[in-house]
Amino acid sequence: MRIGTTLTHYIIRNQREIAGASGTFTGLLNDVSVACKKIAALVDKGALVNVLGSAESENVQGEQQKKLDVISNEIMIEALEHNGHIAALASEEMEGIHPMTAERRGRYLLLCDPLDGSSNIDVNVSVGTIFSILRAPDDATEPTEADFLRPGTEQVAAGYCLYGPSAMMVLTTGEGVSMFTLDRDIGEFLLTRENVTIEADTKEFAINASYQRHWDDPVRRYIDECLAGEDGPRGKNFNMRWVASMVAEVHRILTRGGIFMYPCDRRIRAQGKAGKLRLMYEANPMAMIVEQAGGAATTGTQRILEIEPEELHQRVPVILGSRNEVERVTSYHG
Ligand code: AHM
Ligand code: MG
Repeated sequence: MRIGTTLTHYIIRNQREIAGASGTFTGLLNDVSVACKKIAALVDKGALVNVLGSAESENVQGEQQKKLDVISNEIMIEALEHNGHIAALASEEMEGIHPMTAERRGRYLLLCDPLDGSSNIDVNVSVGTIFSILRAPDDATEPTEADFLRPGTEQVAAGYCLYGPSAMMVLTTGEGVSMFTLDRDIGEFLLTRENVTIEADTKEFAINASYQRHWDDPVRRYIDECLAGEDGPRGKNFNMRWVASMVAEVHRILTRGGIFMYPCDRRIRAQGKAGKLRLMYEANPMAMIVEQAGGAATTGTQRILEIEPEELHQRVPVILGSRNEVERVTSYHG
């Protein structure tokens, strides 16, 4: 499609090609983009509108919520609640699902992390919104949590909006990955890149190295080999990045390749968890985007998109990015 096409036009054009499309999906993506534009505007104004800092509350996972976490969650609900495109919403910031009323029940389920990387808000570093779309069950009843517990392979679409120097929407509906940049003058996301592909090889890794002493052997081996540089077994020098915003990390990988790892480690296991990142709001949508761009995403032992979810807020180890590197780390897990 032509560079500069609006996101709305792009979705309408895509939908026309699907027999029986009713416009609901177009409407849903439009709702999400409206929410993202509102969040982008608040992130942009920051301290000027008193949205930085802590909300003095904790989310369901016992994590301190930022004001913008809470506000972004409200913006998502508000954008989606009235238009009849979804049957229910689930969010990293809410314990249970948020079902729509019977009159407003649509054909899709939406899962989101309204503001990922929120520890970066106060220091003015990139954050983002991540979303995943599933089909709602066909019957007319109110969806339950169990309806959301579907493997990532069943996602109809996934995307994120990165709030960086530019605000960018990155989207897949299962036919490749497209990027849109927010033109703030006209308030529209405009297509700036299509058919995004991730190089199979890379010389750049991203991991929080402060947890090194807790790592399992396969992760330790992989990073040691990268750090050994051109004199080591890899025969090349590696660069390292860690933004602590998964959205920014994935965006960098879609732009210039790389591998991102948030593995499980002894510290996380001691907390009774299987990983830090959430399967339904972070790992699945990002895995779909990365795979659609030709990359790979595993837990070290399993393809992320094939995990059968057991609970809404389930956590998983995440290794994603350039295919050959992800396959290498995965093979080290033997
Ligand atoms: P959040 O959803 O609470 O913001 O946590 C997810 C973020 C990811 O964006 C990022 O990769 C990770 O947490 C950073 O964690 P750490 O601070 O341990 O490096
Ligand atoms: Mg998050």
